Amino acid sequence: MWFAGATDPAGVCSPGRVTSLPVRNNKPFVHVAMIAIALGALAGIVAYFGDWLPAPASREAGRIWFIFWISTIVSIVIFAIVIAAILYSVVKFRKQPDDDTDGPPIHGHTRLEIIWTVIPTIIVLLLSVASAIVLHKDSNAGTNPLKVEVIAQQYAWAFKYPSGLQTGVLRVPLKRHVELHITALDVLHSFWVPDFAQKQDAVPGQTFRLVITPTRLGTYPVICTELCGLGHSVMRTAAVVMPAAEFDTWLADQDAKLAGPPGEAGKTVFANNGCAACHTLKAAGAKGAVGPSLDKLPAAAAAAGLPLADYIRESIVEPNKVIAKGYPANVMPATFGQLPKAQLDGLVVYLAASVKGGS
Ligand code: HEC
Ligand SMILES: [Cu+2]
Repeated sequence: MWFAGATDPAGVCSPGRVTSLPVRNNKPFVHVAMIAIALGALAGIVAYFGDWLPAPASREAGRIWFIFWISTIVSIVIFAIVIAAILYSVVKFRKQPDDDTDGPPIHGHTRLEIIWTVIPTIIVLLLSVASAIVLHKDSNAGTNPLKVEVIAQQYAWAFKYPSGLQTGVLRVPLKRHVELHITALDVLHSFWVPDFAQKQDAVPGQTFRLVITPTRLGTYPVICTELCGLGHSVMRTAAVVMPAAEFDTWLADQDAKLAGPPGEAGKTVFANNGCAACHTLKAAGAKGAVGPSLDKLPAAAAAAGLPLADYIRESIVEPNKVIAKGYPANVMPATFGQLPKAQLDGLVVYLAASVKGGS
């Protein structure tokens, strides 16, 4: 075996010449490979069993997961090789106590440089091509998507269906393309359902498209992921994936109710827009306590010197014009000003009738 500093025993080279590489067998590679496999396995276990992200609940999310896993696997392989080489070198080539010499001055290794340029180039190209294909597929809404308008406003989400129905909870049918048209009315917001994996900014004055094809029934959180003001952390609602037939029945039922007499329609509007979460209203069995009890509206209207119906309408469309005493401003969402006129009218009629002790 040839060692660093060994002279050439057969005298082939000039005496005293130092051989180029310290060890001339495959042992270091075997050792590094063994450490790398151990590290890779460890990182793989952590990556696979760690509860990092919710399992995909849409076709689009499934494709994004595919890219996510490719990148993770590539990262684990690189991590394992680099750390294995470092660990091996730290132990094997540790400086001896009395060794004050410098390492051999090596520079330039064309083959190595080609390898470390070509391999990353191939990895990056593969990742970008795969990502481009996924992006393209994920923006395909097919021929008959359900179109839903998504309206973001401090600090609430509103969803509008083609019939004009507006709700505070996003309901979508299983396995049908849903094309969201996302916009904002005040500042930047961002629409995010972790289980659907995609995020889309909501920008005032612009409308962005996002396609979701749900593959799993359930209720998932809708989160604003763009810091949009004091109430940002509470700007949440739910996305409900329903069986397609059940969804159709629900939509038809809502539309029928909205087409009914204003009082009946208003009841549906009240239920659909999350008012009960913040307000008490006996007629609706609502027990929310974030905002004032709506059963006391006649007194509030009298205090404001407005007819009841006008006061109710103003409170809903411009919630910050008159702030109910003892309650915070900017908590009642302003999104209800976006309600189609018929739904707003119905809501006002319903509330006025309910609190007068009428219906
Ligand atoms: C996130 C909680 C929240 C939701 C959801 C909400 N409100 Fe409010 N609402 C408030 C708060 C807080 C106030 C008091 C501050 C103010 O006057 O703006 C208020 C005030 C009001 C008032 C005026 C009450 C008074 O006594 O002056 C009316 C009317 C009202 N809300 C109706 C509604 C209706 C209808 C809905 C559903 C479409 C709704 N609110 C949804 C929080 C909420
Ligand atoms: Cu927001």
